Amino acid sequence: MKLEDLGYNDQLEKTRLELKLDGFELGRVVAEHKERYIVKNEQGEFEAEITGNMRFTAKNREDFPAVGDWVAMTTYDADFAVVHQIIPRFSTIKRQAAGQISDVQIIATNLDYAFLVQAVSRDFNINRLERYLTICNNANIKPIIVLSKIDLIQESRLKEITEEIHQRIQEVPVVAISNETLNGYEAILSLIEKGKSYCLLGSSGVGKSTLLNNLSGKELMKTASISLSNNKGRHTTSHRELTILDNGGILVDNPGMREVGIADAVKGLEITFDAIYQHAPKCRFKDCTHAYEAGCAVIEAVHQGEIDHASYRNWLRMDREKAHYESTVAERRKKEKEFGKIMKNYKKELKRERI
Ligand SMILES: Nc1nc2c(ncn2[C@@H]2O[C@H](COP(=O)(O)OP(=O)(O)OP(=O)(O)O)[C@@H](O)[C@H]2O)c(=O)[nH]1
Ligand SMILES: [Mg+2]
Ligand SMILES: [Zn+2]
Repeated sequence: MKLEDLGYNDQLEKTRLELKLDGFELGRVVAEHKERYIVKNEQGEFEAEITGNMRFTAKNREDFPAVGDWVAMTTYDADFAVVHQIIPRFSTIKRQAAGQISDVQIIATNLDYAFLVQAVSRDFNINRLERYLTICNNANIKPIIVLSKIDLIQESRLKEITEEIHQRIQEVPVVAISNETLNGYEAILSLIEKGKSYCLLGSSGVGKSTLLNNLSGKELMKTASISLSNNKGRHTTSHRELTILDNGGILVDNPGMREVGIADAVKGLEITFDAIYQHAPKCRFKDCTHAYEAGCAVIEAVHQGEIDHASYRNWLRMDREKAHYESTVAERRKKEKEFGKIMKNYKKELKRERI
């Protein structure tokens, strides 16, 4: 196996040279288990830990390795390594987890594409699809919509769903598959390129791991059926893992997500809801929020049917969520700053007293 087979590319090599990391070995994080990592390279798989220095200087989650990362490391024995540094990521897909505002969770890094998987049987929800699109677009990752379990519905229903998607979402490829009949597998395989990295995103039970197992021809990930009445927080896949397929594509499986918070996804919203932002410059007020203002070109376009009404409502909700996130972060920064000032004054006082 070469590093290129694991997704190594020119951009990463350029960054590595700039950072003068020649003295280290390189590897890609393929799995993570509570601060222990499995790192792979041309020599094999290593169980890895980060250096004490890295741990002590880490400010937040993003300073720790994540699945998909390229790392500079030193190997010991045939299977143990110490990670010194993360090569700067060319893409990071993250979400705002429920609870703590600081809980931004890294899903995976250095990805080229994301498969947004929704089961057409009961999981299908176009608002949620726009949410996933927003986090992908924000991360510079190209989205591909995958409709799964098409064996469970009539062809006419699938046509309806596909039309509904095209109504609101243009320019994103849509593939419909069944992991039972393998319908649509040719289409999905033709989208998977050698050396490119893909992640599987979607709710629990939509068939992400089944798809991965089928594509790899191995039972790599555990799968299970989830009964409707009893699916509270039950996930079959409990960790993220990166797998290389026979055709050279690199896939990262993820546990199903219940909540897909968008955090600070300004760019993601702009790309996903391009139609809305196209009209915004024509609003009467520069600071128009497009929610109620007179002379709002966006609201006008919604009335004219140029912007899909449901899509507009979904955007409003996410835009508010973004604003809430931003104000909470700003509030926290202010508090930290105030605390910093108090500490500084306190130290000054202490010094004075000593003199
Ligand atoms: N009928 C039908 N069942 C499917 C299909 N794909 C998956 N399943 C079933 O759905 C169940 C859940 O599949 P998984 O692959 O474990 O789902 P997952 O998305 O990996 O779920 P998490 O790991 O919990 O996120 C299993 O019982 C699968 O056999 C499909 O295309 N059609
Ligand atoms: Mg799974
Ligand atoms: Zn407006």
